[in-house]
Order: sequence, then C-alpha cells, then structure tokens
Amino acid sequence: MIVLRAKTVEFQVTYIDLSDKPDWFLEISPHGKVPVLVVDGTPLFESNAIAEFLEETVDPPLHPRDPVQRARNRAWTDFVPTFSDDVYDLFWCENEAELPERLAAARERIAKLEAAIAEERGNDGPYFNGDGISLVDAAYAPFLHRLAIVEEKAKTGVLDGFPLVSAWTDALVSDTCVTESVHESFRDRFVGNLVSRGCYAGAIFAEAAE
Ligand SMILES: N[C@@H](CCC(=O)N[C@@H](CS)C(=O)NCC(=O)O)C(=O)O
Repeated sequence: MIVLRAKTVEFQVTYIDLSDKPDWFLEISPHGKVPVLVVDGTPLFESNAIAEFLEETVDPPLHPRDPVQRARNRAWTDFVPTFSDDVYDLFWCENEAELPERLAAARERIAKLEAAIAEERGNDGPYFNGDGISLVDAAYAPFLHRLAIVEEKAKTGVLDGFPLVSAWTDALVSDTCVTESVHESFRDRFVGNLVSRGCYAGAIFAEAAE
C-alpha cells in the first residue's frame, strides 16, 4: 500500500483476519499470504512483484533512473527477508536473558544497511537513495516502522551507533505513505500481539500501561 500511496493510485482495501482467512482470499492468494493486489480481476501476489508491476505501469518512477543503482536497490530489497527475520526474532524475544543474542543478530543486519547507505547514497538522504521515497524504502518501511514502535518503549538500543538507519527510520515513520498504509488500529494490534505472546517487549509495554 506504500507504493500505491506514493504513486497516488486509487484503490480499495479489504482487510482480512489472518487467523481466520476467508475462502475468497484463499482462492486468490496462492500461499494464503497478504498482500494481494487485484488488477482488472487478476490477483497479483508477493510484495516485490506487486511493487515492480506498479513501477512499470504507474508514474512517478520510484526506482533510480541509473540501471546500476536500480540493480543495487533491487539487491538490497532482496535482503529484506534476512533482515526482517532477525528483527522479528528481536520482537519475539521472550525474556531479558535472550536479548543480547537477539540484539546482536539484528544489529549485524542493520550494520549492513548502514554501510550500504554510507557507501552508495552520496547525499544527505534521509531515505535510502536521497530525499524521496523509493521502492527499497517501501520494502523496509513495514519492518522499520514496527522496530520504531518496539524501540520507543523497550529501548534495546538496536539502532544505537547507526545514524543513517536511524534518520532513515525517522523519515519513514513520519511519511504519510507509510503511516497511512496501515489500519488505524495497527499500533494497538501490534503491541497487543507482543503482549499476548508474552514477548519481552510486550512485557515492557504492559508495564508502561499499568
Ligand atoms: N514474501 C511475501 C511475504 C508475505 C507475508 O509473509 N505476509 C504475512 C503478513 S506480513 C502473511 O500473510 N502471513 C499470514 C500467513 O502466513 O498465514 C511478500 O513479500 O508478499
């Protein structure tokens, strides 16, 4: 939805309960996963495939014009699942004892992004390529958005020493393409999920609410 908003495409959104997926959704989503974008009756799935489809069909372009830079952006987008696995492991950390190991793993991934931005960008950002949102930003935004919410209260220090990724995260979480891409109940539901799963971060949110 971030790319749809960045390209000001008109669309209708239907939210589903992932714990009780409706039959119509299972019929159009081969792996039973969101997001799915239905275009003229044809369902498209996988975020990157959807984003690339939108890039090919709707202006303004969000990829860099330079083919080399575009290829490098795509390569960093391919790193999202590796990055998000370790970031989710940090969210789902069950207790303080597990924290150092989870933190180190997440920081190792973030360090790669910090170096990528430092080496490739050549300007003050704050987004991955410069002053505007791009497809690589859209790919990382959901995870950096969640990380920012966790960090607000859990203060694990996961972004300490990474000024470029910190500024990038701040820019993404202040961008309406990102903030309006989630349901208004997103934050409460995300935090509620951390609390109900008994996560370390969830316990801190629960404590803060008391
Ligand atoms: N590689 C997929 C991953 C999609 C994905 O994992 N979606 C999650 C929510 S963010 C989902 O639908 N989970 C429900 C499930 O697996 O049952 C993409 O980028 O579209």
